[in-house]
Amino acid sequence: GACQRPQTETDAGTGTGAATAAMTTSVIPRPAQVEPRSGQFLLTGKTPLRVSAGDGEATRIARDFAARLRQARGFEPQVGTGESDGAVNFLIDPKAPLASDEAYTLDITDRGATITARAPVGLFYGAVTLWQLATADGGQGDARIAAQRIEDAPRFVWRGLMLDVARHFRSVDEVKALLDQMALHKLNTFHWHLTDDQGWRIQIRQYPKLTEVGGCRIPAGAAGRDADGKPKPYCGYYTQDEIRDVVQYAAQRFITVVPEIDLPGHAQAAIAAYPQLGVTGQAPPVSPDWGINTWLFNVDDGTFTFLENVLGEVMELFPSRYIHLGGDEAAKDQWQKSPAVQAKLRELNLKDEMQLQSWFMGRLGTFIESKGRRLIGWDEILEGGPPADATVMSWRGTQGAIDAARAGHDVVLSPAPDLYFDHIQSDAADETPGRLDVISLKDVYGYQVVPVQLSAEQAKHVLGAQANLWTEHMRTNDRVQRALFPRAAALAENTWTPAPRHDWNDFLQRMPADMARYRAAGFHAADSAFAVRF
Ligand code: TNX
Repeated sequence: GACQRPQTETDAGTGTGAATAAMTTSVIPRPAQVEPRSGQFLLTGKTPLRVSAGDGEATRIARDFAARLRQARGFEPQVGTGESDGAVNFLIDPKAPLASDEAYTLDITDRGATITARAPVGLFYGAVTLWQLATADGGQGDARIAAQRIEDAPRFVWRGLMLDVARHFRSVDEVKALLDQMALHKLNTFHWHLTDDQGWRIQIRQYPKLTEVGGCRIPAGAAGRDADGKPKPYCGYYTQDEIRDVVQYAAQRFITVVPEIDLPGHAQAAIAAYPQLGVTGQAPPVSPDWGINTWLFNVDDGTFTFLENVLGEVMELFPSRYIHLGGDEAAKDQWQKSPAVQAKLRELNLKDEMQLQSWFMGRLGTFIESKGRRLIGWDEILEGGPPADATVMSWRGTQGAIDAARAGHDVVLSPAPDLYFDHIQSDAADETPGRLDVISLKDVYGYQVVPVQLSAEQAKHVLGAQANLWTEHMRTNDRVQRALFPRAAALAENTWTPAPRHDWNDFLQRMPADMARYRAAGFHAADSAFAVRF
């Protein structure tokens, strides 16, 4: 239909009786299976939240659920261990017959509700589902929830968002607010793009200049001058304590933070701080503007020592299985012009600079693997032969994903422009600035994650999908939030819900409640997402 807009909060009520049974379950992402039942469960401040004695994780999850209820509806049920009628039971049962740790069942009758999972993460997702059901009407006070049985499990293991904090920096609190919204949509991977030409944003104890020098730039043009014409630096970085804080905050919400240290290109801020890391020995400024820059890391032992030391500190801070080493847009001019690099190329018996980049990534990949981690990189790592166990993040369309999966590599789909949230989402006059080509809510919802060219066997290499937010155009947190949401809700449903259960019109019916939840949380989702003809 034309021009669907979200209903107002009062229109989105769950209603009662027959109306309730007919209504869609107001949960995003849509659960894998929902079986309606007759009756309603009344959730109030007197409803006991029951956990097994001594189950610390279940207690934490139940308390979190209670706090979210207080924030949304103004009442906070108590967590306890006693047997009682009318309770919400939070059960972790390692022997429960469920598809994965992230799976759960949620059984709601008129006499209570029970969430069952075999691991804490599944219990958390069940609690999120129940919280969404309890907040679907946008109202305050006691919540009426239709009786039903939900059996739920994700379609993909990688349900990600990437945030570029190099071009524009975001505070710890802003990142946490984003992580919170991710968790409420069962997104589980936060890819943190921490370094680029325009800024190095993570403290490294052994190399303080990375943030002292590399953490500041003088922006090109008027933005880089104050009223008297004096240079006005743009700065920002996270201390290691702040990084640990964010990683822990994410872990409590079952989100893995995958750090990215971009190499061998997008390295200008690092080379500005330590010119000896570069090919020429010269010191560039931290890049004052956007685009592809030519500064590359050198390929000598000194640079590898530096990079391994940096990655050592990074791996101490981030417990993630994957470490992202970039690999994108490394224009090879400096390597081509350097006699020392050319000598190295011959010494290694390599054909060209592509193979040299492959060797470069492979050497660092081996280092990462020696610490029990896995390398992931942008699809350029396929050029010149990817390191054997590398996982590929396909951004230049889907060909990279197809080639990688056929060669036996795991892949994550994050293609431009389909999942590039720096693109505008409507052509409305008040649309948040961004790159042209509208990537609408519906485009994201309908994005085909598994390339049709892959056989069933090859398709098993598809770990999932991720939306990327590059922030050249996203100067403020308001812009970041509006660019990400509600499109991230469509991504969540695309990557969590089994494909046969995808239903755009049904999703649209659930959006008003979702939009109301953002408003209630003080989070700025874009109304303009609905200002396009779908
Ligand atoms: C390409 S996508 C980049 C980024 C830019 C982006 C702008 C990728 C791996 N590299 O450095 O920010 O285009 O959309």
